Amino acid sequence: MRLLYSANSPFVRKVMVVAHELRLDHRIEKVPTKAIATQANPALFADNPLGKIPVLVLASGDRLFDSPVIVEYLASLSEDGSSIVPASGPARWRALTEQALADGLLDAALLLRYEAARPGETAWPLWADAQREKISNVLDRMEASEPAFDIGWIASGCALGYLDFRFPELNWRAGRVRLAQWFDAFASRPSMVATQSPEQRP
Ligand SMILES: N[C@@H](CCC(=O)N[C@@H](CS)C(=O)NCC(=O)O)C(=O)O
Repeated sequence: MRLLYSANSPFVRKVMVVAHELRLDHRIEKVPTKAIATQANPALFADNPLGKIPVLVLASGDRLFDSPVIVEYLASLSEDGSSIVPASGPARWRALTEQALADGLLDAALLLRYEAARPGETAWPLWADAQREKISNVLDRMEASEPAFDIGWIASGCALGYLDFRFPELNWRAGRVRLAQWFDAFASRPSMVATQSPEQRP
């Protein structure tokens, strides 16, 4: 399998953490790929009309996206897959909803980054504030939730790692002691250490 990849993408990281946890990482060839919303990449568009990564290219030639679909596919390849994506019942819907929340936090964070790149005269502070509010709401929900080891919390861990990487000024740990303690332990897992962006490593 080939994964259209960037070491800085938190969605790619989530997929790679799952691959490591399921011991599938050695079956994935990482293909460095540029995905920038304002710069069309025709090769990437041919693989994913949305021009986004990650994309998993299978031996059959099929292209899988987006990251939740790739996660489900990887889980289907492993006997331990249901430990990460519960197969049925309330645990499944809870884990998938938590993944959607963490991914939504990342969508808001990426919008914030694009907003910050606008020329000054076109800045829209109201829009940036709205994204910050969404991020803060999701963080509060994470703080109040009971951690488990599943895709919901893997996605949450990757989202928190991204905030540390790109938005240290948001200081997400303030007032969220439980979440901060959970993340410190989670970030030391080999799968998280192996997938940290080289730009973020100390
Ligand atoms: N919902 C997608 C989001 C993927 C995404 O936004 N990827 C970013 C990189 S972190 C991207 O490719 N951005 C390029 C663009 O928005 O055109 C997923 O879960 O895979």
